[in-house]
Order: sequence, then C-alpha cells, then structure tokens
Amino acid sequence: MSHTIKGLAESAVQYDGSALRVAIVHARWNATVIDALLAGAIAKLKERGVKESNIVVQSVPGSFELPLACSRVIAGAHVQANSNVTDLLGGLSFGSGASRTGTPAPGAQGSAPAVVTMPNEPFDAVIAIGVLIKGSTMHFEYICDAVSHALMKVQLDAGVPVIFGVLTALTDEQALDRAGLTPTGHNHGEDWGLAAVEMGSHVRRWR
Ligand code: DLZ
Repeated sequence: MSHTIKGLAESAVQYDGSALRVAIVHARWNATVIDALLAGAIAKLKERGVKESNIVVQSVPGSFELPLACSRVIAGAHVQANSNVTDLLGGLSFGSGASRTGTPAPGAQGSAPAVVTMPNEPFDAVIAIGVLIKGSTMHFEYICDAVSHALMKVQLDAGVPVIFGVLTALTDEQALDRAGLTPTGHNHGEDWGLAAVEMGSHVRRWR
C-alpha cells in the first residue's frame, strides 16, 4: 500500500467492478473542467472492470440540481437512455456501451440517438460531479453548503453510496488543477471512479 500525506492512499484491495452498475450525474456549468473529471471517473470505473453498459451518465444544468437528480436516478426514475454515447460526448471516447440519458438540444450535431429502455436494476453507486467556482457574491457559499448536505442526505436515505464529486474552487486555477488540466494537477475524477467501485463493493457485502 502506498502512503501519502495528502490525497487518496491506494487501497490494499483491488476492488472488482465487473458486477457493479454505476450512475454518473454531472452538472454542465464549467464544462471544460466537468468533461475532464467525467473522463477521469469513467476511465477508472472501466479500469476496475465496470462494464460500459453498466455506466449511465445523466447531465443536469448546475450543481444545485445534483441532489434531486441523484435521488431520482437511484429511485429508478429514469427509464430511457440514449444508446449512442459517442455522438453525444463529442470528442470524449467513452466507448459505445456506456449510455447517457437525456435528449440532445434541438439543432445539436450528429444523428438523433436511438432511445432504448433501461433495465430498472439498482445502482451500486452514484457519482455526483459538479464544479463550483467562487464569484463575487454569496452564491457559491449557499450552493456549496446546500449541495454537500443534500448529497449526504441522499446517500444516507437511499443506502446507496453517492460519491461527492463536487469541486468547490476559490479560483479557476484551483478547478483546473483538480481536474488534471494543469501540468502539476491531478484529476480527482479518477479518485471518484475508484471510490465508487470500492463503496459499491462494500455496500453489496453489507446488504
Ligand atoms: C447560477 C450558478 C452559478 C453562478 N455558478 C455555478 C457554478 O459555478 N457551478 C455550478 O455547477 N452551477 C452554478 N450555477 C447554477 C446553479 O447550480 C443552478 O443550476 C441554478 O441556480 C438553477 O437552479
């Protein structure tokens, strides 16, 4: 096991995600940073064996919307997914198996994705990804506080791990750094992917 003063220490156990189903709910505010975090999370899920077909990606407007969306996704409220993830994700290569929910905006490029019915199987973990960057008003403080408390409530109420993938950055630079978009940065999305597999595995055993 590697040790670290700061950051996530490597687990002694390599958790196997091959039987897990994971949802990622992400905000669209600060999209450059979001996209890097999303790619990092998905890369680690797949590295740990989570099948693309068992990764569902749902976008919402902003971080404030994350708790309700996570709650409804856990409850199985979403029944449709677009099968053509590559079209929807533009340059990001998440492969063809992962599905992203939602309908593209009118006029969006690419062919209309086929709509498929998702099996209503439970999720073993949900990753909530948002990027909040402090501005000149109190908005940042209110949203950070509300979202972090609400995501904790969602996971405790549902008994499903909700990985806290919300960056609360004081500057643009901090956000870029934590998404691995600076030379010395680290992509925290990768840590969230690993946390989802670890917590999903634990909760399966604890049932
Ligand atoms: C309005 C707003 C602002 C100013 N900043 C952010 C941000 O940095 N990150 C983020 O995820 N969302 C932001 N939002 C949008 C809110 O989260 C929310 O989408 C709207 O207030 C509508 O409920």
